[in-house]
Amino acid sequence: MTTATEPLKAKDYKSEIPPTWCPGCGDYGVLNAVLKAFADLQIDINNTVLVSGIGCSSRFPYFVKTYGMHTAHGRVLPVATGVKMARPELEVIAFGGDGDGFSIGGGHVPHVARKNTDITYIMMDNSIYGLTKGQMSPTTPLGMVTSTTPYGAPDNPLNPLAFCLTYGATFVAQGYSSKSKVVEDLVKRAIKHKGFSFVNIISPCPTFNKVNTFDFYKDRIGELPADHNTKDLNAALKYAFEGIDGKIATGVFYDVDKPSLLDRLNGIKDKAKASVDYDINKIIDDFIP
Ligand SMILES: Cc1ncc(C[n+]2csc(CCOP(=O)(O)OP(=O)(O)O)c2C)c(N)n1
Ligand code: SF4
Repeated sequence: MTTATEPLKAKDYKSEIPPTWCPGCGDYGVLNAVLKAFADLQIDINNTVLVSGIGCSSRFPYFVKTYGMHTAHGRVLPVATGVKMARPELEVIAFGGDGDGFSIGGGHVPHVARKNTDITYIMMDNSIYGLTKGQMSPTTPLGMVTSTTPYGAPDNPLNPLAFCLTYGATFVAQGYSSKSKVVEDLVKRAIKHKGFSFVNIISPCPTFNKVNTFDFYKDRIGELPADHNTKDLNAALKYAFEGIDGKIATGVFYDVDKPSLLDRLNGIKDKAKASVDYDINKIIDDFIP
């Protein structure tokens, strides 16, 4: 006799650890949207790994029932890449903040993007270091007063979308944590995409960022036009830099199919196996004096 298994609901993906974020943190909205996306896709709890760096947002894996790895600050992408390369059958999703991703971890992003590494990267962008109490981050707006820039941030902010687009990410999207349904759809599309998917989610930190608040974003969030061609890199870059009608654009900026890192590595493995000269012992002998 076979028993039909009930489809999992969003609450079934919640771990027994309650989120430790401050009341009102934007990251709650991201978590809810991700749980709903998982339920909609019926993500397999036993074959999914969430990997994070360090930061408030990087606590994400604790709150979800899948496997999780909380790694060193800024090292989410190399660890996620290692997991995927070792166990390609697993769904690997990386989480973290703008500081973790684009400051200490910034050197990893171009390489994961250009290799089209088969992982999804969801970044919670609050334009600040939340966990360490509000220092300037790479996405802090020019001139913003933070705990490390009492006279205003002296540097231009980095544009995470343009950065990923430039280096070859094949799926690039942006959401806003208050627009839960949009975030849920973006997360679903990002997970289904083969190759490197980057989703930047604007996620306010009400405790330490008193400028980029929910009120600030209320009339500043726009949507990409329905007829935006997601295969057009130049159009995607234009929207990443200019926004839409004076507002910050949200939606899917870019979505193209290209061979992923795993596709390329499998191709190389096949070639190596087919080569008449392929004899591992002979290769090892060459290195032994
Ligand atoms: C090697 C190292 N350097 C610095 C730190 C301190 N540190 C922990 S989290 C963090 C920044 C977190 O900011 P972000 O990634 O934006 O995440 P948020 O807390 O805002 O979600 C820093 C600098 C650390 N843990 N390890
Ligand atoms: S400090 Fe900011 S980012 Fe961290 S949990 Fe609190 S509100 Fe969220």
